[in-house]
Amino acid sequence: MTGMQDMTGGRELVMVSNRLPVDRVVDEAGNTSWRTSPGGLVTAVEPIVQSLGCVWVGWAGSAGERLDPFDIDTMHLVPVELSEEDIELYYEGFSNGTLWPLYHDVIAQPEYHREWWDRYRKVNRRFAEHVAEVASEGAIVWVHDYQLQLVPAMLRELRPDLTIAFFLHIPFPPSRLFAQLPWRRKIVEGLLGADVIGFQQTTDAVAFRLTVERYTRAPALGNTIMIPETADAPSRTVLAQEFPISIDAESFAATARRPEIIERARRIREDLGDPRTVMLGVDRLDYTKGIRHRLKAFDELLADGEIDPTDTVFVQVASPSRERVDAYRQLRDEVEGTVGRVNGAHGTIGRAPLVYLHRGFSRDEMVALYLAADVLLVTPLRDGMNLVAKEYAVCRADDRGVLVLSEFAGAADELRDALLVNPHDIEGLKAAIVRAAHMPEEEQRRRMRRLRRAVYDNDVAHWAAGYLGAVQAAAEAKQAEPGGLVTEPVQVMTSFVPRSIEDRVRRLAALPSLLIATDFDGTVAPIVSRPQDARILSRAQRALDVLQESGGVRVALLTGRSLSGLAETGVRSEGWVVSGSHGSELVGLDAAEAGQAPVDGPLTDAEQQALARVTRRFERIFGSEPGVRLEIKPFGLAMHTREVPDPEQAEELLAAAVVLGEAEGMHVREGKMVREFSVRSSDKGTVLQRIRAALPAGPVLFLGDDVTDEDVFRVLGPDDVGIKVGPGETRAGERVPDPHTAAAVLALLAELRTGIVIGSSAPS
Ligand code: ADQ
Repeated sequence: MTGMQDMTGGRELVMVSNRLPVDRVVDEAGNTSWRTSPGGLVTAVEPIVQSLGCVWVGWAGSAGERLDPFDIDTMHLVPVELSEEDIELYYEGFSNGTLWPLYHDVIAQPEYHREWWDRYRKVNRRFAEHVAEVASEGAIVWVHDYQLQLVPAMLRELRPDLTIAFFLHIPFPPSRLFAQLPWRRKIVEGLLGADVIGFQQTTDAVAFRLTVERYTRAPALGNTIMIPETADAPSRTVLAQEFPISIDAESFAATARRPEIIERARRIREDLGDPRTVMLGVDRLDYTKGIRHRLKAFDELLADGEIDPTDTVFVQVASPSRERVDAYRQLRDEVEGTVGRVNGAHGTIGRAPLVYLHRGFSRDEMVALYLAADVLLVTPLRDGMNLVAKEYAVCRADDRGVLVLSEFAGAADELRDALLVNPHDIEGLKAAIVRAAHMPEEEQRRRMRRLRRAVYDNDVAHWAAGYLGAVQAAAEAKQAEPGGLVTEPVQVMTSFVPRSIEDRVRRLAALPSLLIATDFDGTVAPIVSRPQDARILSRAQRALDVLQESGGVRVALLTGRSLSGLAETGVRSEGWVVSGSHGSELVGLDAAEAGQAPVDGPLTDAEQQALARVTRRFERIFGSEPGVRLEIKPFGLAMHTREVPDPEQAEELLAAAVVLGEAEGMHVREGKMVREFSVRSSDKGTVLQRIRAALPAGPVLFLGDDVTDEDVFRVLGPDDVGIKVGPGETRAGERVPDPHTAAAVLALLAELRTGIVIGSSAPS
């Protein structure tokens, strides 16, 4: 991998994970050496480490052993000692008996034991202390995964000079499940010690930000969490965002091209008896991977006669995992029992329909297996990402093979051209397996090409650039402020446009006429505490400008702000259609168009009087409340409580205002920390329909973040694309996490339509 050298800006990189990325091998003569160990974490970060070099702190794999630091290739390995009891309580107990099942949708019942938690804390502290000792001044420390969630805060306390990044390789649970954890607040606080927290999927990052707001009250502005000042620490920000992990696509593809690997794949098929169909499963033997469901489906297909055991072989590779944890021992017994039963019932002499391999293989052998497989079954009940699916896709440069993929794997977000299945639905799973086994070559080719493209588009270099880019930005911000005070949210270099949106945007880009409409605050302009300080992201401004200039596109801005309030932000809207005050104001249509879209006339006398009376009453009742801001608008007024110090009081004030407004016969509209009162009932949905009627027919792309934008999502048709920005319930079909990603969507559309590339640091 090239171009990685600059990713840390010359700072030392310190990796921290439960296990060091190596296994000890003892040869026949009793000599010890180390080799890199299989597993998702290593596969993903190995190429980064190889090109950057690093210090790596972690456990070497055997209990009670004290080892001196040692070097392998570009890595300086620093072993952390774990006793037999540590392994039992911290690793097998809290990590794998509590957190793992809880974070994987409670597929197995999590257990909560105070003794486990105590040891988890102690071991996390030991890791933090080791890192604090070895990290050089100003280093970047990258902490991995659920076993070490307390390390970021512990480390920050010990070494405030470090830039701390955390990456969660497994899902983050929805708030209502996380709530079960007796030590939930401590875990959240532990993680918030980091400057950047990376997740696999948007849903994970959103769940985490909601959990943070719930347990710490630190607000999230888009993907940036604002940690308020305390007695001993200044305010700072934490970036919590998805960075879907990937693989070194080209290195897998290169292995798959080697003639001896292709020959090995041929031999594997031959050894299996040259069946018509080879199916493959590759997993750690873990109950989250859905192996039981998969075997059940295969067994039933054999029993139903839908799969012929004389021409189909299913190879299940299951690497040994956590063998001392009860649930894993039980799973192994069950799987091995099923394999025996299925082969007993359906096998013949010299031919077993199920081949079960319970061990690790070299990378070469894995790739040969991928090449030998007509169908790969990746059907976890829940999985952070699943790299096996990505590896298969890039190895199949011959455009053959079918990927059956669970919708509950993070990879399903990107690999839309797989046969997606719900693994709990055994009938659906069976249907997908049969369909895969009989998929015409042309369809295989089409799907496999797109799958490969998806992995290459976000391969590990892209992932690392996004993640380490954000970490480096945090490190630079820290350096700029020696006291550590960071008040501006960190700008992320790469915002990921979700795959489903990319597909829809691609389709829109090709159409002759298009209306691109967007809300302003919280959508293309990050929320700030004083409305007059809000600014459109330069990338969004530039993308909208480029789109407006490209033929057939009209840009419309639909905001709740009054037009004069919008002007304060300096947004350049020449040539755009702009609607203010939730549709009550409308400018930018030419005379002929405006004829098709009549705007409301000026206020009648009665309306003016009503408005004046309400305004007086609001000023009298709420005008002197600290933090309350009343904004007078052409057709009504808005009450903002963003600066009210106590959130509960803010809620009460808003509720009181609504009662008063309704009593005065005003139309009330709810927004985030704002209530709008208007003498006219207009909404953004109605105004969008008006604008639409005035322009040539064509689909609409609309982006919005607030409750009032739901009025627009409600009136969109099947050919339109609605994108909700940020968390919260919505009727929109798509979602992006924050304004930066919204800007990335607009930039993508601009690029597809005009070929002009608008980077994330677009000049304004
Ligand atoms: P894992 O649960 O380990 O990782 P996965 O993403 O599938 O799952 O990674 C497995 C890796 O191990 C692949 O690179 C695969 O080739 C390799 N592997 C598996 N079995 C093997 C065997 N028998 N011999 C040799 N190699 C084998 C966790 C999360 C995932 C997340 C990764 C990375 O659970 O959801 O994708 O981390 O973040």
